[in-house]
Order: sequence, then C-alpha cells, then structure tokens
Amino acid sequence: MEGSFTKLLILGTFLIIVDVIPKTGSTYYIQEYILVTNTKLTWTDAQSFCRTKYTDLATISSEHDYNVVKLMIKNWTEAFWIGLYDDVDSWRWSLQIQIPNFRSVVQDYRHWQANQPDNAEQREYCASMMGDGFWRDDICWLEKPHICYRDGEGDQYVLIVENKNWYNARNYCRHHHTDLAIVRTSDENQILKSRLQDNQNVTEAWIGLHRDSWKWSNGSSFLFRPWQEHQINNQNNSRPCVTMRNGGWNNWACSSTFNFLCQKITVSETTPAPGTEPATVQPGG
Ligand SMILES: [Ca+2]
Repeated sequence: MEGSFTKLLILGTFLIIVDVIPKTGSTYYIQEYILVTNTKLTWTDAQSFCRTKYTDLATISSEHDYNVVKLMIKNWTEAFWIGLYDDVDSWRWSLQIQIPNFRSVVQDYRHWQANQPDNAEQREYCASMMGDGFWRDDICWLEKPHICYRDGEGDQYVLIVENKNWYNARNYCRHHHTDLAIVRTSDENQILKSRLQDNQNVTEAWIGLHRDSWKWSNGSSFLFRPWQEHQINNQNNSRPCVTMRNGGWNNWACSSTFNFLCQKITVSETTPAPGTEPATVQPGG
C-alpha cells in the first residue's frame, strides 16, 4: 500500500493552500489543504491515503475554511471527497458537548426499547424515555415534556411538564439548569422512570441523547454545515460519504470513487514565514 501511495504522489498534481491559525503564545497551527486530482479512490482508501501522507481527509469547520477551499477549487469541475460522513450509530449526550470533561465519564449506558432505535423513515435523531423507563428514538421536532439535568448537590433531575421540541427543551434546560438529562447507570434510569411515573399526565419525555451523525474523519463534529437540510439526505443509510464540487456538497455511497481533499496540520513554535499567508495557491507535492 505504501508503495502505491508513493507512486501516486510522484504522479500527483497538488494544490496547496497554507492557512495560519494563531494560537495562544507562540504556538501556531499551520493548516494546509491538499487536493489530490490525479487519482480516484473510495472514501475509505482516500482517508487512508491522507492519513498516511498528511493528517487526514479535509475538515471544513468554518465559513473561513469553506471559502479557502472554494477559492482553491474554483477552476476544478469534478467532485472530490472531503472528510464528512454520516455515522448513523453515533449517539451522544447533549451534556458532553457542552462540558468537554464529561468525555472522560463512562456514558455508554443505553436502555432502548426492543427494536429501537430504528430511525424510522430516516427522520429520528433524538431520544425520549417512555413511562416504563425504556427509550426510543423519535423525530426531534415533536413536542414532549422533558427532563433536565442539574449539576451540583441534591436532586439532579427536573421533570418539565411542558411540551417542547427537543432543541427548545435543550435550550430551556441549558438556560434554567445544566442541560437535558444524561443517564449513565441503571440507578439513574430508575430515578428518571420514577419521575415520569410520579406524574400521571406524562407518558414520555425527552432526554439528552441524540444522534449527531454527521462527523468529520478526524473525529470532530463541528456544527458548520454549508448546506440546506434537504440537499443531503442519507436515504436508507446508503449514501453516508460527502463530496464537494463547485462549492456545493453532495453525498454518495462510500464505495464510489472520486478525487479527494487531504488536510495537513503542523504545529510551529515560531512565526510562520510570510509566504504562508492564507489563500496562497502553489503547486506542491
Ligand atoms: Ca423510533
């Protein structure tokens, strides 16, 4: 594999854009995008190529990054892979995004109903608890009561008997408490179940688990999404990998072959040379 990569590199035509992101003190992240235009690979092979030769497939995490790439490809007519893919099994707690240190806490406890989550009609991205304590995935825009999590001493769960969609429920909990409920153990699940059963008007409530499925190859899940919701639709989970072409994004089966965009990130302790200003286009390789 290494040999074929070397051969591809020798034949390769690369455009490199260097982008300098100042960090605190004298440390700089130098980010380069490398468009590989001489060969077409599957998304997974492109990922391997980029990880071997650079850092990873490209992450486009901001309007700035997007504009840099758009400028870079403006004369290129074909689509190419970027690092974005749809990981439909990727459930995560709202709280862990808000408080990064929670990543270190064991939080893979799940208590799904039988045959759930089923992502019915590919539209169910949020989780709720039923009166029997079991969970199901459902459409985030439906309005339900919800359970907030409250950090600190004493009772950590608060049932809000007011119908809101999952996003508004999260906003409410973040404003008035800490976040939507996180459930880490069967004991905690039992407490939530009791909370529902104590209120006869409530048969189901949102919890903080949701399917944040579009992820970048480098593991990040930046919220920057330069597409309209209807543009990208991973019907039947059959088209989970994303290309970019003329500034537009599209999704395909990962086994399709395209050119691809790699990213290289290096750390520098010294001020980068003037030649490494953003949007500098140069042949490389
Ligand atoms: Ca469901």
